[in-house]
Formats: sequence, C-alpha cells, structure tokens
Amino acid sequence: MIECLASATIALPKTLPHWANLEHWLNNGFNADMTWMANTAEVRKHPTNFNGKNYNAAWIALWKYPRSLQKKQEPIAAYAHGKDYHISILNELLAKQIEGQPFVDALPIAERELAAMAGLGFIGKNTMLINPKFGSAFFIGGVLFNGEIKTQNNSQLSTKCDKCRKCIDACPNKALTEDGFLDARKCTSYLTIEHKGEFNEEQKEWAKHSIFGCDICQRVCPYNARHLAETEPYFAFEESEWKKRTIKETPLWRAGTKKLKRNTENFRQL
Ligand code: B12
Ligand code: SF4
Ligand code: SF4
Repeated sequence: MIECLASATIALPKTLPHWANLEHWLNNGFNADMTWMANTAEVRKHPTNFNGKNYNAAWIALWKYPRSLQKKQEPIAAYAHGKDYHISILNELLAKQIEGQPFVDALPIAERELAAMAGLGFIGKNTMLINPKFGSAFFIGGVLFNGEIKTQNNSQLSTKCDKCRKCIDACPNKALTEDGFLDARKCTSYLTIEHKGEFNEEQKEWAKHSIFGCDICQRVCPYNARHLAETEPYFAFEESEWKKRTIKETPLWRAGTKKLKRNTENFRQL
C-alpha cells in the first residue's frame, strides 16, 4: 500500500472540455510512435462512455511516487523505484470496493484533465498535474462509477506557473513547447521507455542522460522545491546487475531488458 495524498469525486463530462489539446498533440505528431494514443483518442474524448459501458462519475486520487524526486540527476526516474505502482495502486483501488472501473495509467482515460477538473491540481508548462501543496511527484488513479454527485466541476484549466519557464529552459532536448505541449519524439522519458528499436544519432543524444524515464522538468519546478531529497542511488546500472534483479515486479517491465540494455549502453552521467 502507498500513501494517498488527496482525492475528490467529479461528475464526468460527456465530452472532455480540453479535448482540442489532445487533438493538437496528435496532429503535430507529438505522440511519436505511440500509435495507441491516436487509436484510443475517441475513448478519451468521451469519459461517460468507456468501452461500451456508461458511467457518470469518477473518484480520483493522487499517490506519492515510491521515491522522492532527487536533487541530482539519477539514471532511473523516481517514480520507477520499488514495486510496480500499477499493482499496488490497483490493489488499493480494489480494496475501496467502489463498484465500477478502476484505472491507473493503463487505460485510455484523460487522467490529468479529470484530476484538474476535480480540483486536485493545475496543469503546468511541463504538462504535469501539479498540486500547489504536494508538487507533482505523484501518480493519478481512480474509479469510474455510477452515482449521485453534488460537487461542481472545475472545467477551467487554470495554470499557476505565471512567468516561470524553468522547465522549458531546463529540458536538455527542448521537448517542451512554448505553448505548453510535450513533443514525445524528443523526450527522454519516451525514448528510454516507449521507443522500440535502436536509437539514431539524434535520439542517442536526447536519451543519453537516462536509463529509464526523466525527472528534469519536475526537479526544477519551484512547486517541487520543498520535496526534493538527496539519497544514495538505489539502482546500480552495470549490465550484470540487471540480470540479478527481478525487473518484472517494478515499473521497469514496461521497457524490458532489451531496451534497458540499449539505454545502459547509451547512458552518460550528466
Ligand atoms: C502518454 C503518456 C506519457 C508520454 C507523453 C507525456 C505527455 N506529456 O503527454 C511520455 C512517455 C513522454 C510520458 C512521460 C512521463 N509520464 Co506519462 N503518461 C502518459 C499517459 C499514458 C497519457 C498522457 C496523455 O494523454 N498525453 C497526451 C496529452 C495531450 O494529454 P495530457 O498530458 O494528459 O494533457 C491533457 C490536459 O492536461 C490538457 N492539456 C494538455 N496540454 C495542454 C496545454 C495547455 C496550454 C492547456 C491549457 C491544457 C493542456 O489537455 C489534455 C487532454 O485532456 C498518462 C496516463 C493517462 N492515462 O492519462 C501518463 C501520465 C501522464 N504520466 C505520468 C508520469 C509520472 C510520467 C513521467 C513523470 C515519468 C518519468 N519520470 O519519466 C514523465 C513526465 C513527462 C512530462 N513532462 O509529461 C503520470 C503523471 C502524473 C502527474 N502528476 O501529472 C500519468 C498521469 C500516469 C499516472 N497515472 O500517474 N508519459
Ligand atoms: S521528461 Fe525530460 S526530456 Fe521529457 S520534457 Fe521533461 S525534461 Fe524534457
Ligand atoms: S517549472 Fe515553472 S513553468 Fe514549469 S511547471 Fe513548474 S512552475 Fe510551471
């Protein structure tokens, strides 16, 4: 079990209010080779009709990453340390015994937008859902269900970044656009976790500071400043080490050993 930071319930919109952002993201090719994002776009657009079933509400919650964001760059992103959050959060959701459809990361549900609508945070220029008190180092999960909801939804996606642009400037690959989108083609997180096959020369450069994921645009964010930690690196990254460890119980299973080997060979400490 991992600690739930905050939760809220919302009435689901028939059509996602900021659906146009997802469309813009796809039309610009910002989804890179994540064709599943384009294939499931219609499902994300209509949260009340999920895979043929109708729901009118969602309970949404935030859970802390298993490791704090670190002051220094690490080869494995903070969220990926420890046991796989898909399993631990799903177990917690199932334990709530809310009748409906549990979700955490793996289903075509616009989790950030629904969480923002529920008042759990705002969307930053780094595209993360940021809670003014807790920062952004948390997962989003919840349950779609049917029930009577009295709360008012917050459909304005306000931002609290003001003039700050630290994340845009800190991204080593310029993957964050000036108007608040993330171009996954240049993003280290995408390249080290999702991208299949070998890297070309440009991709090698963009991926080189990581073995799995990337925390830079979160680490520099003032909303995370109070939550940064400095601890011993948790994972060694020699190839022989990977063989000893059971990655299938951690979020690293998403990349698998082939991609992790490719990333390790390309890795250079920043
Ligand atoms: C695809 C995906 C990725 C892709 C693309 C990320 C991206 N920014 O789109 C890649 C592989 C790069 C990625 C990386 C990471 N991811 Co990811 N990812 C997803 C996934 C599966 C879908 C996100 C998506 O729909 N992207 C398309 C864009 C258009 O949608 P969106 O970012 O949700 O934006 C919506 C709104 O915010 C709004 N919006 C978007 N842009 C703009 C711009 C403006 C101006 C406005 C007003 C509104 C707006 O409209 C959109 C439609 O609703 C979600 C899980 C889920 N089911 O939602 C996790 C998720 C977003 N990822 C998560 C995490 C933890 C990460 C990483 C931190 C992992 C890491 N350390 O490496 C990085 C962070 C990189 C970053 N800065 O976003 C968490 C984020 C939690 C949080 N606090 O926000 C999620 C929610 C998973 C979870 N359940 O916890 N991810
Ligand atoms: S996760 Fe890393 S590469 Fe991707 S946008 Fe953020 S800083 Fe840039
Ligand atoms: S670093 Fe600054 S601009 Fe980027 S998300 Fe945080 S507050 Fe917003």
